[in-house]
Amino acid sequence: MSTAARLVAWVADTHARSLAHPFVRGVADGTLPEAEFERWLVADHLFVVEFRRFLAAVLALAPDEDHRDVLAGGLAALTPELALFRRELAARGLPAATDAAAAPSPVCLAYTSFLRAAPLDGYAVALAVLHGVEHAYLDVWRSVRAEAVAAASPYRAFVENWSSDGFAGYVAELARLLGDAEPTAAQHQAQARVAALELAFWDAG
Ligand code: MP5
Repeated sequence: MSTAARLVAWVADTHARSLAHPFVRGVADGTLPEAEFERWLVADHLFVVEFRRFLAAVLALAPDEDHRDVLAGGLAALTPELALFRRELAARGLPAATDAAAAPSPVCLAYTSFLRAAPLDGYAVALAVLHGVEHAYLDVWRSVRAEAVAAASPYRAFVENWSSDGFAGYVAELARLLGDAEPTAAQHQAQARVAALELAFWDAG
């Protein structure tokens, strides 16, 4: 079993609670209250702004061109993703999370601070965090895809962003980079924190 598969299996229980979360189910069946979506939109924009800085730090630690090619692809994909966030925020008259007036929740700050600190624990931990974060979103948004498309969800641009074959291919590449060794204790701990923060983010991101 790959390192990535072992790490995903390690947090299966917590991840199952993210999959069953009312926010996620509400996106799938179209019953999510608009205000809930807007709360997430502002919070996740801040998350992605900080995530890009985290990813740049991981790229700087990468050991070779193979790793740098994969990570640079992920970095490039964040330009259109951040443009989507800015468009959707502007269309709804919501503040960008980068505005001085925006006040991120404690959970959002906890998650982004954890990300920004992860590279200090070295490349193997930072790569596990990166894969854990991306795998969580791939799996959650894939789980809502069929229903959300059938229900002509207003959120389909976001559903598409994290459930596309291109994104799945990127997550598979990250898993390949993690290799096949037994995860270290530090990677297990980091993966558990990612899963817990993902779950908390659906509640209070
Ligand atoms: C992601 C995200 C995926 N946007 N928000 C949370 C809370 N977790 C994971 O990261 P990215 O950079 O949008 O692919």
